[in-house]
Amino acid sequence: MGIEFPYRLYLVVSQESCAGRSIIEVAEQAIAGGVDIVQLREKNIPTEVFVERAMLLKDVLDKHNVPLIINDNLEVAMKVGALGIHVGNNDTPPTGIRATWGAPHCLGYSIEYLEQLQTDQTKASDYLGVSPVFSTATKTDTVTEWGLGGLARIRALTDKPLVAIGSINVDNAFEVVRAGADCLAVVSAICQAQDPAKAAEGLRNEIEKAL
Ligand code: TZP
Ligand code: MG
Repeated sequence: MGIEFPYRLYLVVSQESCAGRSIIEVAEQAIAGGVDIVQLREKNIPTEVFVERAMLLKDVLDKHNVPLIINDNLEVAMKVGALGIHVGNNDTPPTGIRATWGAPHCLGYSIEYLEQLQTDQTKASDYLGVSPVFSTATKTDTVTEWGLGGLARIRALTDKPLVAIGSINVDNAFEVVRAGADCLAVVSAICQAQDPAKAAEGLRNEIEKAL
């Protein structure tokens, strides 16, 4: 809906994904390596804990001028003053979020079916998640493994910024961008890396090469 989406490397993070380290530590290293937007994606924790975690993370991100997106919890997003929210196909629909929160917040929406592209939900979104490009152990309740062909198909059908997610790593980052992704989103490739800064830098280099 008109908000700029200039981001290229998107870290999706939860406490659980950080291999025993803190979210803050992983996020700061990832930013040093080239991550330029961060999503906090926590499942099955009380809202107060989610808010607390999001506030701590936002303090750090603010220092680096990196925006925070909250996964599927409007209350948390509003309370912490996040840049935006990301929702899936089975979450609160983007039109409902717009009605409550309004512009100019950033609204991301995961595409699991091609039919979603023709809907008001897509129209109401600022970027689309191509979810998943490749199947992943990090999220197993997925519908369509788009592959590079599916990503290219979506690219041909919409002008919205496309964020590719699902088993993206330094070995496939180049071809995923070439297939049409504007931005790459990762969990494990950074959160599970021994050196998150180096991992982010490697991904960022591949993205820049492919653009
Ligand atoms: N949505 C689609 S795939 C996925 C999410 C949150 C997880 C991606 O994790 P990884 O470890 O980068 O494959
Ligand atoms: Mg969801």
